[in-house]
Order: sequence, then structure tokens, then C-alpha cells
Amino acid sequence: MRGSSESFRPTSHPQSQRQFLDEQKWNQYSVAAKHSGGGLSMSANQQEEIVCQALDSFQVELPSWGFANTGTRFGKFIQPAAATTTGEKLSDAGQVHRVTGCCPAVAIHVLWDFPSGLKSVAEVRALAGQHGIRIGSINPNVFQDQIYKYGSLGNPDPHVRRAALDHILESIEIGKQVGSRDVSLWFADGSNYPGTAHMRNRRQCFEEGLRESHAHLSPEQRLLLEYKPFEPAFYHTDIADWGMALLLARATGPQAKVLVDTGHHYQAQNIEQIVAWLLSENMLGGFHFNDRRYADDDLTLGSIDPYQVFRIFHEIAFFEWETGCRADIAYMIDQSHNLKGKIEAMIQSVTTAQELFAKAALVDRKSLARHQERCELVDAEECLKRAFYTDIRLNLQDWRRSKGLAEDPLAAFRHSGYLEEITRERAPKNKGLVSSYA
Ligand code: RM4
Ligand code: MN
Ligand code: MN
Repeated sequence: MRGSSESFRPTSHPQSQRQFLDEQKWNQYSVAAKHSGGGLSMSANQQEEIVCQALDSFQVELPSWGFANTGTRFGKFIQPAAATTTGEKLSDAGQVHRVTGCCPAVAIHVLWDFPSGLKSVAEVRALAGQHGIRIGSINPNVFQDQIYKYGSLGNPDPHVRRAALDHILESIEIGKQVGSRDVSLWFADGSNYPGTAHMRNRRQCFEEGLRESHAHLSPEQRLLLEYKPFEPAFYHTDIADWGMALLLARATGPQAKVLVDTGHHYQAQNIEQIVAWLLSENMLGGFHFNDRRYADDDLTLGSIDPYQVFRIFHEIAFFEWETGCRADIAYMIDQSHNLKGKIEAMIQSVTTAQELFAKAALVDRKSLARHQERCELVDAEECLKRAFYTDIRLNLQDWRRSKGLAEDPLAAFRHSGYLEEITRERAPKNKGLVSSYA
């Protein structure tokens, strides 16, 4: 999560060519502008400097649910070392932060981690402190309870809508008490068959519920609205894409922004373009990072398509360079590793995020902008490819050493003995868990 007091305010005019070609501005904001020969030959020192600056500014939040047993609709795969309590999840997250140094906050799901709601605050906050981390975004859960079978804020039954709203309001209060800024909303609302749901009425209900939620925010808090095209609903989902999320966020109030979960798109959708548009609208609030091959697979970041993640980071860096403003974006991981060891998979995702973020910082944006203006297609594309293919692993090691961290976080975790210890402690309880639906 990257905090910034100065967030981007969109101008009422589209960027003019003049502004785009402003030489002084380029030089002011582009470290890459220092490259000789338009970025073709960057010195080793320049590369090291850019990578280290990028890494200093990068943090990513971990999901508490990523350390618990998860599965598919065919059943859960129980792991002997999986966390089954909030304390265990926070402890595991603390280990990831200890070896990577860039994930001091953990996102929580209220129902799963604050079972007594507000009454759990003191205990959970203390647990996080014990493990050297803090509570990050607050995720209300308005999809698990039986009452939400036909929806939450979009349910035709006003009592159910009220129950959902009350839970969201309690989540906002929890956020205030733990000093966390973002309340992150994902709704499973939708329908499975044509004709069964009144889409416009439901949209109206969402608008009302979200507006009321917004009225309870403190000035620092934000509501992040997450969209998803399908699953669990298979015909229509009430907030199915970024356009719907954007319209609802606008109707909700100024502290509502859109959250992009990288797994929540149709195949082949251009995610970095969505990111670019949300940035120019000052409506991009955060990310849920994961990788996917088919649907919302929640795989390790970059395991399928690292270039996609790089392109997203590039659009953000390009925007920041052009505007001179820091995009106020919460970076979060939302993954559930069914087969891999959870802590190791999380370390892989975090280090991959660092690598791709740093590579995106290496793009020679000055040259890129010039090539784009002149429609020099091959040269423009090469600017991205050159940065993407730069091996920065040694720079990462140097950065880690400079922060007193181990050069290889995965190896450091493996040598720590933590996994053996928790496997011993947790195996008996996990063994007793049932994974089947029968
Ligand atoms: C959804 C979505 C939400 C997450 C739930 C558990 O697919 O990604 O962010 O909280 O899963
Ligand atoms: Mn998500
Ligand atoms: Mn998801």
C-alpha cells in the first residue's frame, strides 16, 4: 500500500499535446531521462538507483485468508500447516513480512477474523502487533450467511439489505478503531437465470446502501468497490465490471474508489487500459493481485502472465511521471493457494510483485513518450520490452542487503524452521478438518 497525501486531481481539459511534449517536465520527473542515448545504454549504477528507489516506495498488503485452508467447489485441500485461527494467520503474515520487508499490513475478512465484530478489535489488534504487522483493509462479508442467498445490498428483501448495511457499518467502525483506511467491498450479488432479478431495482438498492455507508466514513477512510463478472452468480452479477463499479463509486461519494482484482475480468480483456482510464478519472483505489489462466483462479502473481502485471505497473508509473503526482493506490494480494504451501506461495507473489514493479520503473518514459508521439511503433514497444527483460535480481539482492534483509526471502524462510514448527503444532487440528461436502 502506498500512502500519499497528494493524490491526483484530474484537470477539466484533456492533456494537451503541448503539455505532453514539455521537455522540462520530462526531465523533472523521469529518472530515466538521465539515460544516455535515449535509454539504450543505462549504466549499472543508474539501474541500481532506479530499482532501489522503486523498491523503497513499494508495499503490498497480504490477505489473512490466503493462509487458511481453501479449495474449490469440489472440496478443500487441507494442509497440515494451514492457519485455522486469526492469530495463526497473522503470525504467518508476519513471517512473510519478516523475510520480504514490504508487507507490514494484513487485510482481514470481518466474519472470519473478527468473529465478535467490534468486540474482537482489541484482541486482533494486539495479535497483529505481536507479529510485527498491522491490520490493513477491512473486508465485510455479506455473502456467506444463508440470508444472502438472493443477495445483500441488492436483495429485494429490505430486512436483508438492512442486515448487510449494518454489517458494512460495523466494518467501517472496525476500520476506525484499528486505524485502517480502506473498507474493501466485494458483493456476490447476482442471479443465475434470465428474468429472475430486476437489474435496475437492484442497482438502485446498491446506490442507496453505498451512499448510506459512505455517510459513516471518517474523513480519512475510503470505500473500495470491487467488480467481478461472474461467480458465484452465473447469469448476472450486480457489479460486473469496472464501468459499473465506477458509476456506483461516483454515485456513492468522493471517498469511494474502484478496486481492480486482476482475476476479475473476461479472457483477453486489456486490464492496463482499465487501469489507465481509472487513473485519469482519479478513481483507481486499489488492486487485488493474483494470476489466472481461466477464471478467478487466484494463482500466484506472475505465474501465468508476468508481462500483464508489468504493463499494469508501467501504466501507473507512466501516469505518475507525466502528472508529477503520486497515484494513491492500495496494492493488495488476494490469493488462495490450494496446492502450494501458503507462506511460500505468498513469498513468491510478493517478490514477483517487487520485481515487476521495479522493472516497470526502468522503462525509459521520455523516449517512450517521444516514440508514441511520432508513431514509432517498434521503438515504442521496445521501450517496454527492454525494461521487462532486464534482469534486476542482483539489484533486488543489493536492496535487501541494504535493508538488513536476507538476499533470498524464500531460502530465508525455509531455513528459519518456522514451517516445521507450525506443521508440528497445527497438523493434529488440520487432520480433523473435513474437506468434503458430503
Ligand atoms: C472474491 C473477491 C474478494 C474476496 C472473496 C473471498 O472472489 O476476490 O475480494 O474477498 O473472493
Ligand atoms: Mn478480490
Ligand atoms: Mn476473486
